[in-house]
Amino acid sequence: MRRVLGIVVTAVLALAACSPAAEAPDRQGTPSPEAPNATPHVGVQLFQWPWASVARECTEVLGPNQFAFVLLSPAQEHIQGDQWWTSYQPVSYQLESKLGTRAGFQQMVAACHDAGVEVVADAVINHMAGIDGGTGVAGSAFTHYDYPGLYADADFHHCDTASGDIENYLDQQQIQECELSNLADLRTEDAAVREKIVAYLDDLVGLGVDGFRIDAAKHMRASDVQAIVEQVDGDPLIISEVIRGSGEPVQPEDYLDAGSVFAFQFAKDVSGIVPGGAVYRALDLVDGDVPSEQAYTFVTNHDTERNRQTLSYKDPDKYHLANVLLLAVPYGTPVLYGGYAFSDPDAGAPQADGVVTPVDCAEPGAIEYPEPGTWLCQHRAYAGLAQWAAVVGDAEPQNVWQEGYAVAFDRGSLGLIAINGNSTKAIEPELTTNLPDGTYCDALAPDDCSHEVRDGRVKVAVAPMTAVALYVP
Ligand code: LM2
Ligand code: CA
Repeated sequence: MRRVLGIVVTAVLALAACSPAAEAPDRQGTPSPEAPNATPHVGVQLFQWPWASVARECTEVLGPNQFAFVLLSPAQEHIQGDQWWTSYQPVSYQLESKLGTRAGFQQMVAACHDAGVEVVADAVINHMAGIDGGTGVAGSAFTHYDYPGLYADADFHHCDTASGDIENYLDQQQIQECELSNLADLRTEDAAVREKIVAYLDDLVGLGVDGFRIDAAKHMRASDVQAIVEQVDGDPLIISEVIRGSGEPVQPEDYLDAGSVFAFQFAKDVSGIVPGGAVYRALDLVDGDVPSEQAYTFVTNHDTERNRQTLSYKDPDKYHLANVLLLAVPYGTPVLYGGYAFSDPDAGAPQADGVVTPVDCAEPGAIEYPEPGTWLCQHRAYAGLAQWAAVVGDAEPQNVWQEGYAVAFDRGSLGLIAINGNSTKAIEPELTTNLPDGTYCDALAPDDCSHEVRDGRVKVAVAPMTAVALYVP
């Protein structure tokens, strides 16, 4: 069911500036005869990024560093307001939002495709708005259960809890037919509602979108999600958002017939492992019974960085190491994250006249405690590691070395990583590796090309809470 993302980009690899170093006479410039094809593997959620900024990021950063895909924030018309979460209260399916226009969206998809980056849209299809009424950002008038020309009262669930909201997460019917935070809940079991949703998703596919995050998938029956995505044109990638709750009647595994799922348990587990220092445990992480090919792994997303269920930029060293582990282990397809600093969890991205202003990334590592509203572009710190991940592909860990709070391993014979989870002590092990003899640069510090592999051995110095990653380009 899952589409294989991305394309083979050997030509770009051959031009890679570093790793192994230009000094290495045996590997200079051109790939060696045994050089592999790299398959872009890593995605990034660019939270609340306007389309024009996404386009630029694809061209300048994501494409050249072999990112596989970008996950957008919702593109449809939404309620007015400064908060970021207005994006999750649809008012119509016009592609006019605080993030840009339909034309801008189309240009962004084209730019990303030109750069070899696929585009995954955030599809908010479980519900419409959560307020009594008003006018959307593109001028559509609505009330809670009436969206003229699109949905009327009969298209919504009206459930019988006292509040009309979900009150008991042990009751499947409530989870799927009551309201999530007062958001008008669509009757996704009805053919007429499905038709409207499919038309919206088809419109996005027509503009070149390659896949969808299914927002609040847990709040729709798995059979509804499956029926909807099966009707959509083409064969888009589907990633359902189903937050695992222990003992709950709705679980991520239920949605595997519809495609892939986000691995929330992985995010929480990796966020728990790093502070304890036992980084080697990340090698064994799996998310329930979700197979690797259907798991979209991450450290944080826009919700968990706010509810603190996972690490985030607010835990600089630990977050860094968790992101390294995310890309280092073979389980799942990793999704990095790029957002903005906040103190108020409701605060929207920097905006003017209801439109998010262009993203201006902070210098990496320049600021320890960024001002609210600073664009952090956290994913850029892992651009080199995204290339490493593209090269090692799905090769299993080999030559696993573990001592104290450090772990090192090869991934097949094309990449090695050494990770130091100790927050005070540096390490300098001499490792056995499958890497061919040569001089290598560190994918996490591209200017450091001091790493010599001789006779299958390499000595790597790793500072506290950092990692060193080497690969064959
Ligand atoms: C999601 N996935 O299932 C999104 O990832 C998450 O960010 C969304 O919540 C949620 N589901 C609905 O799509 C966010 C935000 C909420 C916010 C909603 C709707 O986390 O706080 O709720 O979007 O905008 C807000 C208010 C809430 C109010 C509701 C309705 O915070 O107090 O409920 O709007 O007006 C009365
Ligand atoms: Ca529902």
